[in-house]
Amino acid sequence: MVSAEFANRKKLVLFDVDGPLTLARRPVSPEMLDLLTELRKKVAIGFVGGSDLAKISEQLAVRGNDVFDEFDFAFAENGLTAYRLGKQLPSQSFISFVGEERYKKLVNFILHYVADLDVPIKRGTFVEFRRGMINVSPMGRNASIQERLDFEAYDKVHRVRATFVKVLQEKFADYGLTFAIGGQISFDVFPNGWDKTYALQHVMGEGFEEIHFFGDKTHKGGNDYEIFTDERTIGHTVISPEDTMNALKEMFFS
Ligand code: M1P
Repeated sequence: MVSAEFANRKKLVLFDVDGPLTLARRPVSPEMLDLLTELRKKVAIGFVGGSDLAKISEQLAVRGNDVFDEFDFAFAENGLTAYRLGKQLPSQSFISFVGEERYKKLVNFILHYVADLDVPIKRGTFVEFRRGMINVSPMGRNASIQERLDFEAYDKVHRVRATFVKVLQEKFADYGLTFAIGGQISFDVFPNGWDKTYALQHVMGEGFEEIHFFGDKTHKGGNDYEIFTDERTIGHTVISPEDTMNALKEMFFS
């Protein structure tokens, strides 16, 4: 039985943010927002992003209101920050899982490793501490759009992030952590199981008939892989916002 609030919208459609809804770190287009508004009349909708809520809001809350006006479910940091119909849901934290002492060892190692890395350019904020994860960027998060694109291309050839992740996986094998490369310049580090499937626990009690998920990094090792292959969801791989819009039109409006 579907919760009363969703009695007329018995399906849920969840979206990853960067890629399926917007270009990486860019604002959502008016066309996408208009389509989501129409879609929301038929189904419940939500996003499941790896970024923190402030960054996702910059991308999605572009009509002057906040994300809770546009989405029924808002899941930032893989659902470690979670809202249902604008109301925050209880959650856990990365630091309480890892513990201060173990975290210090991890972050010290990461900062030493970054200091020794020779990448074409470096900017600031190499480790971003979030509620449900840390985000590690070999070039630093304070990069311009062009600098991001340049690093992404460089990393495709030199595999800086993949090598870094392998070292961390070996060195901190007993920490129970997952290292996921999801975006252009960084990777996320979070406790095993705190991938995007973490968000599903917040919606399972609603009784939806179907839960769809749209992601772009749905291959093994990508940060959408687990939720995309989870048996509780129907997964869709898309490569751009335009691709998502076409798929939605075909699925729900034809
Ligand atoms: O949503 C995908 C990723 O987006 C950002 O990655 P990057 O800055 O490398 O493009 C980050 O917010 C990351 O946490 C997130 O998984």
